[in-house]
Amino acid sequence: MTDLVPTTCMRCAVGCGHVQQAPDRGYGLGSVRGDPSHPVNRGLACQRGVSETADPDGEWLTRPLVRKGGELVPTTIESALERAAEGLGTALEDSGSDSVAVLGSGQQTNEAAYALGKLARGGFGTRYYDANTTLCMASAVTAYYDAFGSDAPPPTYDDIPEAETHVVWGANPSAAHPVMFRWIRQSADDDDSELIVVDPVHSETAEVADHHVPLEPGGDLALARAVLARVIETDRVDEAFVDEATVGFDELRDDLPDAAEAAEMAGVSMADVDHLTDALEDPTLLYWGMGINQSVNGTAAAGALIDLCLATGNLRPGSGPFSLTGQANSMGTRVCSSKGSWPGHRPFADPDHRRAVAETWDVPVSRFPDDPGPGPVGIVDAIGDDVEAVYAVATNPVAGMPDTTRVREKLEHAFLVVQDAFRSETVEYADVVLPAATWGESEGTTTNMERTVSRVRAATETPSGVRTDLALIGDLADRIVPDLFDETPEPESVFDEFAALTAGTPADLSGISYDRLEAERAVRWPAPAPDVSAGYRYYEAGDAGDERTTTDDAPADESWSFYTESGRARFSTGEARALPEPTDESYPFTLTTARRPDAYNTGVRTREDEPPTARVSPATAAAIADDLEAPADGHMSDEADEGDEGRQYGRVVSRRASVTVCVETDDAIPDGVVWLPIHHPDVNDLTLPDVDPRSNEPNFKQCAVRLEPPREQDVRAVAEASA
Ligand SMILES: Nc1nc2c(c(=O)[nH]1)N[C@H]1C(S)=C(S)[C@@H](COP(=O)(O)OP(=O)(O)OC[C@H]3O[C@@H](n4cnc5c(=O)[nH]c(N)nc54)[C@H](O)[C@@H]3O)O[C@H]1N2
Ligand SMILES: Nc1nc2c(c(=O)[nH]1)N[C@H]1C(S)=C(S)[C@@H](COP(=O)(O)OP(=O)(O)OC[C@H]3O[C@@H](n4cnc5c(=O)[nH]c(N)nc54)[C@H](O)[C@@H]3O)O[C@H]1N2
Ligand code: SF4
Ligand SMILES: [Mo]
Repeated sequence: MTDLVPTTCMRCAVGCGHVQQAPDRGYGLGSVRGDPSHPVNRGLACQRGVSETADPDGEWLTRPLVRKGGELVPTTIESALERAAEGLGTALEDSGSDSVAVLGSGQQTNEAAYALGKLARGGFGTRYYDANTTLCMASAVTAYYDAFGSDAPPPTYDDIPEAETHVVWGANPSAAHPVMFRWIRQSADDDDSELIVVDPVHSETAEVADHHVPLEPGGDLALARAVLARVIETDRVDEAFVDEATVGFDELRDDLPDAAEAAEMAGVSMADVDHLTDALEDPTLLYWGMGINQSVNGTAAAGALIDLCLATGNLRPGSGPFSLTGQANSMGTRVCSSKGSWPGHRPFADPDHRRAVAETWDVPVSRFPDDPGPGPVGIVDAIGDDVEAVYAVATNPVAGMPDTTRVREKLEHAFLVVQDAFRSETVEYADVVLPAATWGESEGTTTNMERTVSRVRAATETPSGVRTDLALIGDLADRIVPDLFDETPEPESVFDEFAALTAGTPADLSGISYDRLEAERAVRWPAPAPDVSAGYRYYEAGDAGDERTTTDDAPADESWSFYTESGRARFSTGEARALPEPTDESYPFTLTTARRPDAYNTGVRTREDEPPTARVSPATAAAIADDLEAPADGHMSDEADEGDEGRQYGRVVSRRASVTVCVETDDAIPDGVVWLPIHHPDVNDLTLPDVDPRSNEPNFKQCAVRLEPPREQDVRAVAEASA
């Protein structure tokens, strides 16, 4: 029997501790289960986290590949690295720092993310560096900076049992964050506790909620303002907290819309507005996800949710704004990847911080770009203009970015190095493919959504052409910018380097070491000393304890301090923008895209059946009935499952593309909405590249589409594939 190795699940940002075991023979993992001694999950785990860790679908990359005569052919790791270094190096030499773009990911260890940032900013000096985390959490991050002068949610998992109201707004944790959702449900099951879901779709989470508030897609900012207006009208403002700990309330109040008008814009009844208003009076955790962030109004809407917490004094233990981070190490990339800020959330433009980072890296500060860049969509736009070569690590932009036809066209014309564990759609556009080890095969750390750092550990070996992300980044750096790293960067020394860089910053990890993680399993930042780990942020309880049953019922000697200039939290001022692509006569439906419980992101590890299944309401289905078709030879039901009885096919058409889909009728979907999972590589052909100008996050959640009959050849292909 092989050893049980403790590690952390890298599927979602709940960050459950696992124990894993290598198989007796060969590669991969023999078994995986929840780690009873891990402080985050105490042995809990979700079935998908376990099965996708132990035995993912998808085609593993086991050998390096290079493009020869148009084809990707196997080669040695040395010659792949040479070719990659030559392509990236030539661009840098001929055309300067900004000719190379780097795309990172929230699915790397802290060590790899830090090293990639060091190479991109300190080695190449490019402004065209970003990560898929901007497609995901950027709006929440920007809103946290606006409100608190610092990133990351104030609450932790410890607050979940203490809260009485749980508002889940634009998120579906039943599918996306299963173990955390268990805690939320448990807490909401207490007497006097409640779970409220705000979502246009009657999601899996709404299904088990006490109350579902359906709203128009994109109606979030208007609804949040309507609720705030009612909080004020009904005297539920926590005046003492607002006076003592915040700025900007009066300006916001003067600017608020009429509650009834705003509610109507959001498509929500006043009864539902008042339900939310009442519920906020109890200690409330307000969780949100992609339904809020992925919008041209993402920062404004996230800010408006934080405002609701501030106005009602829900900024104490057992309450507060809690964005649900998606990828396992999105939070880590926010702290250490030098993407939007330098390690430890050091402000990007601050000359002192730039100097300190450059000194640690031993590079000239003049090499650093002046600004952090235009975001992933802007980077793709710059290909063929400033950008000649792209290095993509642990991300699949050909499927994950909006308007992917454009992404593919652009990548065709760039020298592309792809570093991935699986054969993704982006691999097909690569000039060089570097096969990376993934979790279960790498050493390092990850940081979950409540700021807890935990070890990721290898339990198994990899084939000889496969290396860890950190090793590959080091290998490339060696050939392009020698001396940036030690000859072979070791995870522990890389961790120590970046932890030291965070000393004295708001995201201080300097008290965390591998030894400490070995002893304690997991440590939450800020952790400025070896015996310190953080709990609720920005808050000091005094001695009166923290027992309370309403937000009025708080200890007298509590206090707050924030990283803003005034030391107080700031109410937001975000203005509402119109949806970038409202429905009209030609495109009468709103396409929304979201997650299913049984698949992950672009589906690289959880391959989809063809074609993707679009869900529509019965009324929408009736309206488009004439445009749908059963497959060529009658139904597929002869061959396929019973559930396929009566399956119909159609084509979802947006201004950018058309995609053949299977259409399913589902009461959960509101009229006029077409729902598609994000897990199929065709889906983002349909979406539009508009972004929130504050956060650069794309408006993935709404665009205008119509349904057309499927093309005959598509129907035939589907029937053949399933035969
Ligand atoms: N099973 C599974 N789990 C995952 C992932 C996965 O792919 N599969 N991915 C991980 C990642 S990277 C992330 S970011 C998280 C994401 O986790 P979530 O944020 O929960 O993700 P989504 O399913 O994209 O969207 C959440 C909800 O937003 C709703 N929504 C759509 N439009 C609107 C709107 O206009 N307003 C409001 N209020 N809601 C709207 C959708 O109906 C959906 O129920 O999940 C993580 N966990
Ligand atoms: N329409 C629509 N589009 C969306 C979204 C949406 O809600 N709607 N959500 C957005 C969100 S929230 C996200 S996070 C993005 C994700 O967008 P992408 O990053 O484009 O998609 P993923 O499928 O997460 O791709 C991750 C890649 O990393 C690889 N990988 C996994 N582990 C490792 C590793 O350890 N090392 C290396 N080198 N590779 C590894 C996987 O094989 C996979 O190819 O999608 C975004 N796109
Ligand atoms: S909840 Fe998330 S971190 Fe926990 S086991 Fe499931 S996928 Fe992994
Ligand atoms: Mo995400």
